[in-house]
Amino acid sequence: MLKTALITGATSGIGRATARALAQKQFKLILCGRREDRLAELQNELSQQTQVHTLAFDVRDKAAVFATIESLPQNFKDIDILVNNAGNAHGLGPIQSGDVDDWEAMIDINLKGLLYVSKAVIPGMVERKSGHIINIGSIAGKEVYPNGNVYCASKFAVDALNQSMRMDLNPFGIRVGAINPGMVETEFSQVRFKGDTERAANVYKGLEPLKPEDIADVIVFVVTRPYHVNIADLMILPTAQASATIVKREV
Ligand code: NDP
Ligand code: 8X3
Repeated sequence: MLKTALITGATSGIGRATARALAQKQFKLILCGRREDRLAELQNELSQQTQVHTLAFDVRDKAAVFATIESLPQNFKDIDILVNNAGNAHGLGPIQSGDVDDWEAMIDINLKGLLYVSKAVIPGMVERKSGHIINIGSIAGKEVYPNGNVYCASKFAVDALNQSMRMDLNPFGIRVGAINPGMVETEFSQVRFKGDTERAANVYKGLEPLKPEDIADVIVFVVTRPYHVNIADLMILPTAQASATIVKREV
């Protein structure tokens, strides 16, 4: 039987590349995000390859998360793979001048949103005693960097949840693992710098960053391992990046 994967944040970057890569492998897809036009476009594209259902909701909206996932048609209800990917950084600056709205956005989306979606999906996995949760963390969830403060905290929380989910879901044979990327060129920096394209472009200046497809490749590898293999925690960096703060740039 075809496996069903639900991907949050499928309208852009890593989530969209993952949707495309899983479609090639004939996974049935539930694509989530707020931008309905992009969901429709991707559904149109990937429906040539596999069955696709879209769900438009904001992961911050607890009621919408539960109602929308509950509304899935019968043939999409049994979710085998959950890719908890939706998230962003909002701002980059010292804690003393941080914007409280930015802090709340990161905690509400990256942490609480991941929890709401997981809470909506996990009961079915527990009942069926099978499933696979992939949490998209970050190098920022393994080491902090100056001005990263609340974004790093939200990703450290994802790392903690990844470990605890794996323990709590162990009796049910559910696989849980994290993928922690370094610099990937997506819309991430445009969001972080609120549309300041020059500042966003500077992040990747003088180096070859990862592409979203590089992460998608690894996700395909992770979900296609035999069921007794659980890839628990991976960090993937561009060759030019040695740590959150050490990056080799050509000038
Ligand atoms: P993008 O900005 O390209 O994609 C972010 C995705 O998250 C979009 O599809 C967006 O959809 C979705 N999203 C954001 N906010 C919400 C929300 N409130 N409700 C629902 N969906 C939301 O960034 P990336 O692809 O780079 O980011 C994906 C994940 O990878 C994030 O968790 C990020 O932290 C992580 N990551 C990224 C790295 C990078 O360097 N790019 C490195 C390490 C980790 P929409 O706007 O349509 O709702
Ligand atoms: C995104 C990578 O280094 O900008 O999680 O925090 S970084």
